Amino acid sequence: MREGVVIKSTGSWYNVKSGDETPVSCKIKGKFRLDELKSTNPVAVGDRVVYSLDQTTGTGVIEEIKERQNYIVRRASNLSRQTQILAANIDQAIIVATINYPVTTPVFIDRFLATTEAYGIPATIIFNKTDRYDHYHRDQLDEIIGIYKGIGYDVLTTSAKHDEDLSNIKELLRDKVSLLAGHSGVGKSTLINRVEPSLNLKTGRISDRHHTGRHTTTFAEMHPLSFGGYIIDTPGIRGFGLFNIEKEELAHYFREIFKEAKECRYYNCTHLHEPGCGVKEAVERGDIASSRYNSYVSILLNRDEKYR
Ligand SMILES: Nc1nc2c(ncn2[C@@H]2O[C@H](COP(=O)(O)OP(=O)(O)O)[C@@H](O)[C@H]2O)c(=O)[nH]1
Ligand SMILES: [Mg+2]
Ligand SMILES: [Zn+2]
Repeated sequence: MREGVVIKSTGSWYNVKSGDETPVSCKIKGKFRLDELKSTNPVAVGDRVVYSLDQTTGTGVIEEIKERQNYIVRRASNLSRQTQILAANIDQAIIVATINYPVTTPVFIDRFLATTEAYGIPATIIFNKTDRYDHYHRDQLDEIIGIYKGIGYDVLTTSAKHDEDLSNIKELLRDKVSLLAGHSGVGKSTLINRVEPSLNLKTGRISDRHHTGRHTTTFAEMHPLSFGGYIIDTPGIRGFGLFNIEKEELAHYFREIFKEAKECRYYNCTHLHEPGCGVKEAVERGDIASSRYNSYVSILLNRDEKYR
């Protein structure tokens, strides 16, 4: 028996990597399929597994999945109630965002942050394409950075295409399993290629939309980094996280809202229209950014569908 980590899945075959060895293609034992009926994939990228190797074919059979430290799920498809495990055993989640080209809305960022908060996974925001921002975009960027740093999130800015020095991003990634998310076109693949040129990922042409049609399932892929760690490139995060979180819980995952909620008159305050609401008072005082409050409300009322 050998141990390794699943770095790629195609649905029925899994690439398992042990140490510095070339990944081995593995199938799974039938029984895992029954174990987790609610998820469409019993084994996910990032899973640590025990497998047996068939010396003649060079392929393996996954016999056991080690207990997961955490995992992120999403809806298997837009119409489905089934979940897909996107990735397991993640050390941190990074959202690549852009002020423009394309626009990343605050609610998209906030949904991501609430999700990582719910899973207890540290999150960082990287704003990319700074080379394309005019004065107006830069002012916007400064304001947004102020908001997120104020809540306690790390924020980095970069131009994946033009920056000579990406050492701060390498430092962020070093020796960690990092999940990278963000809208199609924000520069995720470009950024990965810059820190690890040998990966040579396709950039630009391919839109996530073509990959996440109604009935197709796409899988995350985990790329080993030569300087230590792994990066998980997610094929679009529509329907990502949160959908199975109770409404009453949502405020827990907005750090600053959770803090101010202690001042609310009613213990079960939804912070929408109740009198004596500490959260709304904090928004009025400017202690909670109105963009953050608006994201909370639109996620709570399910109005953010189109931003996912
Ligand atoms: N101007 C500019 N273009 C960038 C930057 N990063 C990526 N791009 C371009 O944005 C497009 C989408 O990048 P890609 O890496 O494929 O985005 P992904 O969909 O998030 O993986 C490509 O044409 C890239 O060349 C950047 O920092 N500045
Ligand atoms: Mg890409
Ligand atoms: Zn309240």
